[in-house]
Amino acid sequence: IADVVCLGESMVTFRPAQGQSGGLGAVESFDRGIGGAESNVACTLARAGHATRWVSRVGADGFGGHLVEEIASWGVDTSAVRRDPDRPTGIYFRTAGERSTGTERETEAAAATDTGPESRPGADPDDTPRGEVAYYRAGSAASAMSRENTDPAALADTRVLHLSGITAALSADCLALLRHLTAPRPDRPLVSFDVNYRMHLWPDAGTAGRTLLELARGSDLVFVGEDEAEAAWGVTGGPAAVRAALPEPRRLVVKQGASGATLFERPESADAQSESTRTGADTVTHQPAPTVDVVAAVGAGDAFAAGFLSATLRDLPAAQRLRHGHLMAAAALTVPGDLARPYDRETADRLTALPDDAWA
Ligand code: KDG
Repeated sequence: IADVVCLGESMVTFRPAQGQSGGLGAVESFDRGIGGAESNVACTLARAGHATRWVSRVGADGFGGHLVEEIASWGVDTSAVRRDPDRPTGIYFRTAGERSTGTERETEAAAATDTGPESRPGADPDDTPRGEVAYYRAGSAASAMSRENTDPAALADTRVLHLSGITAALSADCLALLRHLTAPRPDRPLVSFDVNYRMHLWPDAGTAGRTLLELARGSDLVFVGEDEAEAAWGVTGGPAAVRAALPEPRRLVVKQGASGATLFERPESADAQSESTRTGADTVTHQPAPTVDVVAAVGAGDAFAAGFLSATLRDLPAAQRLRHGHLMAAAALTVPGDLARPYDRETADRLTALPDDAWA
């Protein structure tokens, strides 16, 4: 049995080669990498010593082969990934964006929630600290994932199933698959859901908000950025307001950028629908994020989820789970690509046990 199974689309990614700057129109050469929110979580967890499987579809092209090989090289089981002879592997291009210049807290806030420039209402993706993003993924192999072509055993044989809102936006079949996986069923693994609102993938904000809320409601553990909750659901007023809008999941992590993250956790026995739950049966834990010199925000939210899940699998206390999330995110924030080698377990345990004043 796996510790964590992650389902979702991964893409070959291109970011400006060293010395190249400006928008996509100005960049002449790119470095190749890999990306994909859910496989980022899988890779980080595998490196952190957990038995991890990635379930997806890629094209029968060179990019598909490269993705599978790279993700497997992190120690992830890729045996349930299918090659689609009729559809290509998705790719995307991303500029680095600005490094923090006096607005470090803002940059970090954008980074830690990792919602992408496209999720900031009114923001021009060409003019944010996150840089410019161009997806080439419509009609990709992964967008053809469905209940029919996805191995149910590969998704069931795990302690945790990690999903994200990106998949819901890829196609009607992908959405049906997520609806099925987040529906109540006997023997369901713990379903972890990162809202990951990517505005450009959705037909309109209303559809996105409704669908993401429905899927989050069906999940056991939800990750959402404070800014994301505002963009997707119009919720303002901080973590407690987000919890009030989303009381169903037993655990809810609200990521607050540079100021940290808050976990709401209901005891296992409490009934999600009961009035007592809605009026405060939660244990609430906040942990600040350590300050880091941000190189690139991409992948930080995925790393946070991986750190939190790793500590959850190890039954660590709430504050430690949040700190493990922050620590993995800090590693991802300080590299240009999606994925950073995570801290080894001993170092992570030592750092997350620091006294409050030394931690952040
Ligand atoms: O979380 C990082 C992702 O945004 C990136 O790797 C690409 O999965 C991706 C997406 O769909 O935005």
